[in-house]
Amino acid sequence: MTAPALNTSHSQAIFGAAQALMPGGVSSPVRAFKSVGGQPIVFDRVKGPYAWDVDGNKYIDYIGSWGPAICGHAHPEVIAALQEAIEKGTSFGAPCALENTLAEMVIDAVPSVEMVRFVNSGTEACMAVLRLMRAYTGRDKVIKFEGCYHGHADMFLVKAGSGVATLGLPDSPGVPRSTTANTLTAPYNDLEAVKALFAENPDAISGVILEPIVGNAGFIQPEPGFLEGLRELTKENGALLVFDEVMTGFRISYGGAQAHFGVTPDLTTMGKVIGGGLPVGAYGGRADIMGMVAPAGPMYQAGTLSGNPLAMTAGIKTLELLKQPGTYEKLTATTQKLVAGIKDAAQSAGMPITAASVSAMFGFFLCEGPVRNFEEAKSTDSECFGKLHRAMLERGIYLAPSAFEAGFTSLAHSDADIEATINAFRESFAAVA
Ligand code: KE4
Repeated sequence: MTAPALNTSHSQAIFGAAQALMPGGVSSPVRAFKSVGGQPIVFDRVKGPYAWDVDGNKYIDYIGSWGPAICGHAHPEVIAALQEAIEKGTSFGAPCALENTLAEMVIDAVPSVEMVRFVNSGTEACMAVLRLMRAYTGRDKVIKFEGCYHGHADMFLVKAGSGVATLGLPDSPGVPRSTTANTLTAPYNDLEAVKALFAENPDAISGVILEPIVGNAGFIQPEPGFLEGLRELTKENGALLVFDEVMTGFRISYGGAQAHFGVTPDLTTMGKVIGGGLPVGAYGGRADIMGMVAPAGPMYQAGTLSGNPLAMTAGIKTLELLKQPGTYEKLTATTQKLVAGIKDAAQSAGMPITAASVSAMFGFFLCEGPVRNFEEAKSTDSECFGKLHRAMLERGIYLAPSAFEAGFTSLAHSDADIEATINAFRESFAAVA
């Protein structure tokens, strides 16, 4: 069944004008739809699981602002809390009790976190945590995994995922070799490769940082024993284990992926959900390590808007909503139903697919699978994904505009939304097969 042509004339006009104003017409590369073709749609407003574009078209949204909208966009309780808070000002640049409240909630929830520092993005959190790894151990090298994305700080732009992978960039110009010389990489799920790096760099590696579930090379889960193996390897080598939970934090469970898998890192980065849609990042972990952070210790890190009352308010209300009994069971059931439908739709169209989910995070590759690392992820049929993405958009479903991203559900996605999405996948797979 062919979808009705989508009228996106206002989006095209606005995005067209944006080209002369902002590089690529966007504030973040992946939004430009470069890898799926066609022009992006320009959002006008969002609510619950839905987005409306400037032409009035309605979409069921599976990006949710790349993770923050886990309770649904513009949740009435979050909006009400912000309306009350904004009357007292938008930023203090001074301590406020709301920081204590959110800090206590994060410390209570996340097993590795005994102390936390708030910043304004996941990139900032990862930049700071790397500096802390080096400050605490006195070692300069760090191990990351191919396809993992830890924000756009220079030292992480090595075989990175997300927009770097999406755009097929050979890492980024402007990053001096001297900056990335200390960044070592290994394939995800390859413990032997990590062992070898430790053997080749004795007493020189500050630690290992990874996404405990990868969402930036498409959706890739740790194989049994991988996280536990990294925990042992880092301990044996006097190095730190760092989970980048900017995407998985409070999404995989209320305690993040670390609580879900039962593996406790030394440090954790967070973002997205803990800001409830406002700019927030955070890093935290063992108190003896965090005690190095200025002004308690000598490691410097700062930020004008860090801990601002609006972001703290949105984060507090969001975590209060997520802490309700049954939250993650509901998110898991919703997402499992969606993924089962996606698989069935692809198989009915004779399309190879491997798909999975954990709690409110999911993904699929258009290939046989299994996909255990970024190299295997690249065997996905990106061209077909582009056609599928457009076909789904025309049917009112908004998926990440990249084969190397994950999908996100929320508490607001209803059974009817999931059914409608599965029907759209059925029609779209049939149309592109
Ligand atoms: P931000 O600086 O974008 O807040 O966070 C960087 C970051 C760090 N760590 C992980 C695991 C992340 O997923 C991210 C950001 N995620 C991407 C989505 N793949 C943000 C979307 C974008 O870049 O526009």
